[in-house]
Amino acid sequence: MTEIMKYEVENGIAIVTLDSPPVNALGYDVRRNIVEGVEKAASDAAADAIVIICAGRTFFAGADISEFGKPMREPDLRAVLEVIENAPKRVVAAIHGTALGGGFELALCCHHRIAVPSAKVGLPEVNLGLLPGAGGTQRLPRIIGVPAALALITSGRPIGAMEALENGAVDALASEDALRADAIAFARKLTDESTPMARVRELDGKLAEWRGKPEVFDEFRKKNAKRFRGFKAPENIIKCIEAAVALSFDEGMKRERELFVELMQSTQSAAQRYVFFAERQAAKVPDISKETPMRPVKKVGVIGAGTMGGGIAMNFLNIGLPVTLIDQTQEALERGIGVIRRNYENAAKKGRMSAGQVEACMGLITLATDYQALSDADLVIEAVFESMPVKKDVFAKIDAIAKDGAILATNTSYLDIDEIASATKRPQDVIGIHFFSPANIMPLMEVVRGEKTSLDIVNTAMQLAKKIRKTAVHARVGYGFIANRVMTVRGKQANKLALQGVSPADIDRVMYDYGFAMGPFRMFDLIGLDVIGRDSKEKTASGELVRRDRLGQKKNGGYYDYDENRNATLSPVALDVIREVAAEKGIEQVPADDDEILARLLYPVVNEGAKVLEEGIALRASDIDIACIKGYNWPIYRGGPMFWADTVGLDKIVSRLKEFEERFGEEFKPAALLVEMAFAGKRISEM
Ligand code: 3H9
Repeated sequence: MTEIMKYEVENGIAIVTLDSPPVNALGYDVRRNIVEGVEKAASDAAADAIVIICAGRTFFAGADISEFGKPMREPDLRAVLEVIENAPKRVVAAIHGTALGGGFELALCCHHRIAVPSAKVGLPEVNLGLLPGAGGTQRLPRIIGVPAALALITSGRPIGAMEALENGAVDALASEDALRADAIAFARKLTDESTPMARVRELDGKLAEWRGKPEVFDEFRKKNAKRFRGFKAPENIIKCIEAAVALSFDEGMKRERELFVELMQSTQSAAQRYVFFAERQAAKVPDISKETPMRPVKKVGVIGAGTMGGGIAMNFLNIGLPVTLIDQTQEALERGIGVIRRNYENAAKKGRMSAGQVEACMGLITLATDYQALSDADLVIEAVFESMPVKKDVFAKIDAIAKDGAILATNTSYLDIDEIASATKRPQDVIGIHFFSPANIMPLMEVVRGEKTSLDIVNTAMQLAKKIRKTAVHARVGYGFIANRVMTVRGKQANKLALQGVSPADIDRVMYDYGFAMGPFRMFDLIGLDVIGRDSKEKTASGELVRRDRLGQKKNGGYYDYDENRNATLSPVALDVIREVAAEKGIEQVPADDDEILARLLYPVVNEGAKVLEEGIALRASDIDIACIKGYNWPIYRGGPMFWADTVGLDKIVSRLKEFEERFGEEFKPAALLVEMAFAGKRISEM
């Protein structure tokens, strides 16, 4: 085992180097070794000052998240930081990579900070449902002021070294490849010039100006209410910064501790910490290793210039890959490219892109009606009408022209990829690459492996997702794969409840209050009722609304009427239609309270998730959670359906499903796996 800490003295400066791959998280051993290094330097007559630096790819990336929820072994991080701050000799933090969370808090306890230009610093604890619990909420506002600290800590956004230099969070920049030498020289100079040792805790100027001005906090809360809805951490962070302004440093630290512990013990933070690891797990496919080959992807073809095809194309244009867009007619292509341009121009209006970047992306598109234009594509993604005969026809055509080794992908949402692959002579090259609407925005990409899909293609698709900044989740073939499969049952139950007389507005409200951005009926309207009901053979309310030319938000409203600001009011026409369909089908009217609405909509999702696991469609339960969070905006602080099910209690879910089975039939029958796990008192999210 390599030593975690190396102690050296050079030019009268002690260098304490910590080396704990992969990210120097501040776990027990690292904490212990920091104290050992600093104490050794403090009593070393040969050392005038101390540099703390990390080996490997980054400065400390924060507290060790895997230790959370377990008993803390001494010294805890706060004790370590006290040793640093109270050291009798100046301590310089030498930062490269990312100084995050506890890592940045440690740097803020050092008396001076030097960073390479590529370094980033930040307090991302909010993303774990936490707040910086080692003085970050008290020290950062003392350096960068209240408004900036509010913005940075509640967003978790890291800032680059240049910005940190400007706002005072770091004191000096080092050369990119000479951090160690520059940090030693910096410490030497400060010592030789007898520069006072700066203790951030003693600063007050940036706080004093906000004393007696509580409006800064109220306005911040109001401005961000939508973004913070449902989350506990941002409010606790604001309270900490209020305390920093109102109280002494020590009292502020005490307040920070209380508010930190409250979050640490919350289900929300447990959920968000679970999601942190789940997201990283999702990238791992058991039979793929570093040695698994990949295929090069330098040119992309997208078939279908509709909303989906256009969105898919944008993902590749955004990373500078040329895309050939195919559709049947020039008009369809012009329409498609028009939508892409509008999306980019909107992004430019919001300041997310420059005009030059818009043109650079647009310049990478080639339009064609002839499949021949795809002959040199490395990756072809089909995004045409969701119909097996149509898809098979398209794949036979691609097969005829695509070059050897090209990846032939379908964006089908529900169809059998093996059957699609059978239309080609190279089923090993066929894979599902499934995006979620709007494809340029939603972060999920399901990588659906067919019976014959070769491993290098699966590997390429998983890696490609990272490049286009999507989260890949591996799935096997099965109706709807993962996210659509489990979430479709929510939509189905929403429709059933509505036909039983529960107002769509109530159903949507319950889902909104649970934490979804919108309920199913608002979502149907957004996607388009014509798209939703396209494959339905039975008479549905959505289908009837389409017959009345109500297509949803895009045309005449759907379940809701929309004003020019997209404010929605439940439509009397929709209520009539629902009543009409229910009467025609002789559906009994059964009222349901909010609790039942929630259980009727979401317990079946959990149940379907258990079936997806049983059938081996998903590799692990946490992949289902990630798919729902990234593909359907399942509230992250609930941890996804499977984690949430564990917080509710599997026995409770199973018994409620049985009750529904008795009242409404077979479709609620709890999955064998769910029953088994409930009986054994196990957690399904750990499957
Ligand atoms: C905190 O500090 C609380 C304090 O305020 C108060 C305390 C009292 N712990 O992301 P990657 C693992 S809260 C444990 O793929 P990248 C990660 O799971 C913390 N493990 O690499 C993965 O493991 P595996 C605040 C961690 O290069 C491996 O390292 N800090 C931690 O794409 C590689 O990670 C944060 O929230 C950790 N802190 O990105 C920062 N961090 O290989 C969290 C990573 O087995 N970390 N791992 O799957 C990050 O944002 C990114 O990991 C980072 C590197 C940007 C650093």
